[in-house]
Amino acid sequence: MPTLIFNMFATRQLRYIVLLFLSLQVITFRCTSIPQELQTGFSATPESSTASFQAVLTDPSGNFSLGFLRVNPNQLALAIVHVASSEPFWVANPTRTASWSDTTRLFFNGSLVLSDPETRVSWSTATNGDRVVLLNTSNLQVQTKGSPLWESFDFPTNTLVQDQNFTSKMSLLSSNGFYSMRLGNDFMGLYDGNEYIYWKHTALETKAEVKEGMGPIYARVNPEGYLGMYQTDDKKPVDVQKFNSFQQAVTAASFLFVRLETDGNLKAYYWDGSNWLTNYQAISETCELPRSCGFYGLCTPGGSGCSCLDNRIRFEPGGCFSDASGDLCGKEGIGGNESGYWVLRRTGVEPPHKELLRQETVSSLAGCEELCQNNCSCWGALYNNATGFCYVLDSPIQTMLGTGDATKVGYFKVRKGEEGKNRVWVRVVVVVTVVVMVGVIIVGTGFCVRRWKRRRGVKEEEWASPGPYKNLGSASFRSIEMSSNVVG
Ligand SMILES: *[C@@H]1O[C@H](CO)[C@@H](O)[C@H](O)[C@H]1NC(C)=O
Ligand SMILES: *[C@@H]1O[C@H](CO)[C@@H](O)[C@H](O)[C@H]1NC(C)=O
Ligand SMILES: *[C@@H]1O[C@H](CO)[C@@H](O)[C@H](O)[C@H]1NC(C)=O
Ligand SMILES: *[C@@H]1O[C@H](CO)[C@@H](O)[C@H](O)[C@H]1NC(C)=O
Ligand SMILES: *[C@@H]1O[C@H](CO)[C@@H](O)[C@H](O)[C@H]1NC(C)=O
Ligand SMILES: CC(=O)N[C@H]1CO[C@H](CO)[C@@H](O)[C@@H]1O
Repeated sequence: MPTLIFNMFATRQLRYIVLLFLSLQVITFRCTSIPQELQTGFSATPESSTASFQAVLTDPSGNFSLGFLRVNPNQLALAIVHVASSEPFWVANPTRTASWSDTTRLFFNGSLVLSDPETRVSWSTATNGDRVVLLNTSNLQVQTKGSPLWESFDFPTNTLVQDQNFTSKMSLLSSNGFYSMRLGNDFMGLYDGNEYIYWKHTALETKAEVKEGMGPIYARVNPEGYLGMYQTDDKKPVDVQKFNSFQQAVTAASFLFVRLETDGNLKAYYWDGSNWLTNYQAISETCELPRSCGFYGLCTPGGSGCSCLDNRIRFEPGGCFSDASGDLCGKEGIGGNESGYWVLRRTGVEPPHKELLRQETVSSLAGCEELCQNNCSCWGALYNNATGFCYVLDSPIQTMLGTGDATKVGYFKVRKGEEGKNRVWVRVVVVVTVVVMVGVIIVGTGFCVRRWKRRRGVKEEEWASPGPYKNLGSASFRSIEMSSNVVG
């Protein structure tokens, strides 16, 4: 009996303790939960225990967070991420990362400031606001008396989320810094190196026309499933680029964004509640991506992959000649004489996106080459014997398309010294690697044969049992031992 009472007492006690513990949990959870607004005096530093993302601010829906995103093992970006997928939508400091250390600080004193004395990264909204909030659209705002002074939607990085306005003053930049997207007076363009356009989408003007003097156009991802361009009327787009999900039911769970990817493509993604699905891509043929096979590369649509315009050279990732840049107008190339470059010709090739190139009609291949030969800002010319069109390339030679059509001939200038430099290095590296590998094998085999001889007879059965995967190093030594055993 007394033990029973004690037991009941104990369980009740236990229950109280458990309840107390739970309420404490709730309190601590509340204290450490992520705030929905930052006020003057706020300050945060990255914690060394954070694996990938440390949230400092959340939106009311809990779908998005602002915080420290680990980028390289020890660096951070101040980013807005989609919580369920950890997908960053916006980065405050895309060009320079801060260090993930306790000297890096994010604070709000009217401006939201990220400062890192170590790398001297200093980013600021340069405002005089009274609070910072993250809206349920993923737009970060510094506000004063409820109205925005600064918003992240005005400074897109590589991503545009649905309902975010992209104006002609903005640009998207791929995260590797190679490609950008901008708007023209009636088109949207993708640019390589901020200079050469490789993809252009002109407004089709089916629902409304682009009118001169009515202001610049802007673009926006519409939740109904398209990338629209608009000028005056927000309801009537001047252009609609439909996604696969066009006019599918828009639910609270669905969400869209477009991103300028590191390969130069513009892609749209759709959130189905648990995954991002590709919904659209501006360039569907891999060969038409800029640099798909690098400088002086040749890409054959529909399959055989990359090769080199110069068929004496084997293709290696990164291209066929080392980086070509600028023009040939320097000291060596003055007047377009051939001292600064040598000429590479290839039949059966054409430029990708030829509609974007300067084009002239000439009567012969020689006439086409002549247009380029004496002009030091010209890098190459491609002639189509069937149409008489001559396409002039005024940018360093990127990947060309292989057509197999012998009436299309390419003339390309290669800066002198490009060939030798690259190949000699490759040969040196190959020779050194082979010598080192042979050395390792000889030493390793000798070592293992000795060890194996010592062990032979003692643990014979051990050879039969397969080693764990991590033991691959010793496993391959074993196979060397086996073969040396066979040879011996
Ligand atoms: C906020 O801090 C930054 C960086 O220390 C400073 O430059 C700025 O003047 C401060 N702003 C205000 C309103 O105090
Ligand atoms: C976002 O917030 C607005 C009001 O600020 C509200 O009308 C809307 O329903 C919210 N959307 C979502 C998806 O929560
Ligand atoms: C985008 O632009 C339209 C038209 O100017 C405007 O009505 C809308 O509020 C803007 N959206 C955002 C998020 O700023
Ligand atoms: C040289 O080429 C550039 C770029 O293609 C072109 O703008 C320029 O007009 C050309 N100059 C001559 C003299 O043809
Ligand atoms: C180019 O076209 C001309 C006439 O248009 C023709 O005589 C010539 O054979 C063609 N050359 C090639 C390589 O197809
Ligand atoms: C884009 C996104 O993640 N949306 C989610 C927002 O939160 C609601 C409720 O949890 C989800 O249903 C959405 O999928």
